[in-house]
Amino acid sequence: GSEMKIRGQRIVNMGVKILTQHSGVPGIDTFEVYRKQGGYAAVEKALKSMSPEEVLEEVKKSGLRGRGGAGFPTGLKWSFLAKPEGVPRYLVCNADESEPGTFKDRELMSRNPHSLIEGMIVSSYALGANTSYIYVRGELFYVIRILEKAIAEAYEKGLLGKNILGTGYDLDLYVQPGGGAYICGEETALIESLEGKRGNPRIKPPFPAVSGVWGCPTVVNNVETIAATSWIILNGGDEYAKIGIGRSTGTKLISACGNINQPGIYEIELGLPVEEFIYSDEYCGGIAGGKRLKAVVAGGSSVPVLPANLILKTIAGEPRLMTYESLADGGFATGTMMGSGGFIAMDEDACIVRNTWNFTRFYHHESCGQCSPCREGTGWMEKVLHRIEYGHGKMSDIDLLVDVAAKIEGNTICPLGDAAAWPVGSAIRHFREEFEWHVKEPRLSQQQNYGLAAY
Ligand code: L3W
Ligand code: SF4
Repeated sequence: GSEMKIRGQRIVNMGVKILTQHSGVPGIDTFEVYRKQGGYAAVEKALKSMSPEEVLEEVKKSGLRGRGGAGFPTGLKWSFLAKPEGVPRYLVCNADESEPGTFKDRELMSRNPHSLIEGMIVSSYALGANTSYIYVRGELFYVIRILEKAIAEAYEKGLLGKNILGTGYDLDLYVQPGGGAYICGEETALIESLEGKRGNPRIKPPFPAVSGVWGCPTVVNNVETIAATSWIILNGGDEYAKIGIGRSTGTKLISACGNINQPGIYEIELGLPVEEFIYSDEYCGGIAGGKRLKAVVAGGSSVPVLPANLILKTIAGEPRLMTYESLADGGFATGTMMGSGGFIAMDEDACIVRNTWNFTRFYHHESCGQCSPCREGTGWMEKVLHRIEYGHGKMSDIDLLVDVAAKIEGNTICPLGDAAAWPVGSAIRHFREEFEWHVKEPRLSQQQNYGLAAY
């Protein structure tokens, strides 16, 4: 990434638009308008003038990292794809977006479906896949319809199917409606579900890169990751790597919600200071009602919650930046994670106990039940948080929660267990007095949240 954009403490946002470059263009969801705006040029370039290896090389150079949550380098993941003789390979787009606070992929797909299809073609070509899938969250009927219409147009115009643009490359692209559970977004559960089974995560290794859909080598990438590849092919990996800072290259879609003046989806250049993101009129526009910021969950619900002072500045006093590294600075003691880019801001009146209970209720409901620490632990945590929140908690409950969370973490098949443990552990780490206050002053905490009637 380019360090040149740092002026003093402030990193100037250059206003780079990659994923939202067509934002506001009327009719951009149609093939005709998308093509007129320069769409499918990356397919032409890749299929007509580049080898699959050259496409992979550009993606590697770009430094693009997985935008679904883990931030794993995309080029590296692609290079792990096994290529046994005579065995088909698959690309699967993970469009099962259901992380709380995360609502970027559905907007990208419904507003600009061809940008995902174009990315799917370029990426499938690089991987040598002739069949690819977009696994879409089942509840998003309207998105599924929009994608199917756009795919039909692409077939009609010779961009999908046999012998694409006369290059000899074949690709069939299918939309698969999801199974209706958050866990189906975990890559191995997604694969199970795609195969028609219950979406239970598989133990890794083997990674999907070796054994994925129908036991064949498979790459699973998030919508935003795949959509970014067209720009990278057209402009070159080096150009992409100039955007952002250090190992956090390019742009990221951030879905911002909670107690802010301007909730919405923003394409930010990685490296933007968190403070600027929250308070500048270009982005969140500050905290609603002129209140003070209390806490932020920066990456969907599956990452540690941070109090205002620690989300704005690292423990060393450096401004916290929207990068994978800066958000994680300090580890889990004083940092958090970029995750999916679901940015949830809470003002001074928000109740951390109630919010933590709400998150935990979600994970308990969504646990697939295969591992006891996750199945039982999420239920216990929900129960204990419920009694603290509703005024029946004991002081020892707080350490009990810490203990249960610690015993889930690292002891489960898939990351849902960790994702359930981290919000609880971090809420108590940073807001223990608030939990204690709920135990000591049940009537007052009830009054704050519901009025005394509910007590
Ligand atoms: C081959 C190796 N492949 C790793 C691949 C692996 C996977 C990717 C990252 O996501 C995140 C969590 C939350 N050979 C490999 C290899 N890979 N080593 O690289 O893997 P991993 O295990 O780090 O993470 P993950 O399971 O892909 C977990 C976030 O996801 N999350 C939920 C997000 C939900 C949404 C949504 O609803 N839109 O994003 C919850 O946990 O941040 O960090 O492909 O196969 N040696
Ligand atoms: Fe299922 Fe939870 Fe185990 Fe994941 S951690 S496999 S969701 S029980």
